[in-house]
Amino acid sequence: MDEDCIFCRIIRKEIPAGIIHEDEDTLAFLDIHPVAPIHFLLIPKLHIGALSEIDSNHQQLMGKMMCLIPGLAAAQGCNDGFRTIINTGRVGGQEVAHLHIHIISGNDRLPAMI
Ligand code: DGP
Repeated sequence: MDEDCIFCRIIRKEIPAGIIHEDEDTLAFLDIHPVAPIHFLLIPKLHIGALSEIDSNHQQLMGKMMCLIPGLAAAQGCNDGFRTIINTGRVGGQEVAHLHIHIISGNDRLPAMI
């Protein structure tokens, strides 16, 4: 846990969030600035600053998070697919320094990014 990290504070319930899933290792909650009708974040409870800090010790945790995504996406109404984004570091556009996976979907096809 990081005292000042905003996502650690959400995990500790010090800041309210629209939590849609919680287990001993992970938390998923609605993004405060959604870019599409469905936009939520999946985070590890372990404070990992970014994907660039991941190593083999995190294999089980990262696998668990990946395996959670389809069910969470379906429960949120992602019937025709969704986009997953992990921004990493300044160049990657990461604003919150706690590893998070964006899961984004909408009524229509999302615009291509690249
Ligand atoms: P990124 O650029 O990948 O670091 O995206 C961070 C996301 O986190 C951004 O889409 C907005 C979201 N966010 C930031 N602060 C809060 C918060 O306090 N609550 C919630 N629910 N989301 C937040």
